[in-house]
Amino acid sequence: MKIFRHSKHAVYFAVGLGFVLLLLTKSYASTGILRDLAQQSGITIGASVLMEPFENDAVYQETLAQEFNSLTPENAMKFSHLHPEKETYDFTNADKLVAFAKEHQMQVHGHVLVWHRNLPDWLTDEDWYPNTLEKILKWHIITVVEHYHGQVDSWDVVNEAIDENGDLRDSIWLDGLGSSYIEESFHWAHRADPNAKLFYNDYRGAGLGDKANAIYALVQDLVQRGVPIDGVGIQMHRSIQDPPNPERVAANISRLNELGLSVRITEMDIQIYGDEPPDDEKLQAQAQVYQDIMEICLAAVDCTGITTWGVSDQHSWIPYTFDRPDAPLLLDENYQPKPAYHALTETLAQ
Ligand code: 9MR
Repeated sequence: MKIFRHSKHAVYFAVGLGFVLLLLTKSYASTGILRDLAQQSGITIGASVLMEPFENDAVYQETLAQEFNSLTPENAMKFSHLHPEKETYDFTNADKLVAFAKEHQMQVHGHVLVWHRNLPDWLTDEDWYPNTLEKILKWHIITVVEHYHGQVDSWDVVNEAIDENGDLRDSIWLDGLGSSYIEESFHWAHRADPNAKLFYNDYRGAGLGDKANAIYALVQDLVQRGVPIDGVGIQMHRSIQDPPNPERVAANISRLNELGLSVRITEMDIQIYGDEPPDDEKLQAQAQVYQDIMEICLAAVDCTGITTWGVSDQHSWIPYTFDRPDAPLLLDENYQPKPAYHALTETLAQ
């Protein structure tokens, strides 16, 4: 049986069908509901962004702009990326992300000015006199924050300065400059862009444990001494086997808010381990953790929003870091919404 009278009709049909399929996959892969609902609730829903998929995968960019109203460069603003040689800065990649955010009306959370990791060899290979090291850090911060003056809404100024025992972490900065490097870093960043919101960011400090107490003591001291700090970033790299305790997280956010500090959930991912593909029960448990944290954030006096550490399960740092599969984010490897995504949209819609 001949369906098409002319071969050109078959071509029209094929092109039309292709177009309809494209529209269907597009709208299914990325609905934009999450971003709209977050916007209406006055919070940010963000994702960390990796350069490789950002530059090579059109769906990645599209999903990022449709589902999120904030982005955090996952690596592109780290010291070794921005300042690879002593006299050389390279803003190329980070500039692309900032321009993308502007084009799509997204906030930018800058990550990170001071960290003990991702330092370039030129910095770590030499023993610096303290005043030279101080100049290096000071001018790194001022150069980067001035470069993004008015374009980066908030910064992780100091990241992970407290170790597992609640002590100040051994690092090139603590060893060379003493504990004052923390407050000085906030002063330098504030000087370079007085309107940018400045955060202390750390992991394993969500509830009321020893580390959370050490973070609280550190930022309380900064606030009391007039250091220009605006908030605390709670990373939230957790798992369904070891979820954060909602009451303790709420209590911790509340005491930080009482100091006059904002809180943002900066790097959320909830590991479910192993199984490929993960079963429904695990996906539901994961959804519950995301929902709990969203409910806490919405109920808090000042929780600015949640950023997931990656756009989709295809891009999470966990599988390649721990060399095993996992699915810790809101969208699956094909950018399809998971139960965690729906849990967030339902919570926001209420
Ligand atoms: O996800 C990031 C990964 O791609 C990098 O290789 C790694 C080292 O720079 O950093 C990861 O992100 C970390 C973030 O910068 C700070 N908090 C912990 C994150 C996960 O390790």
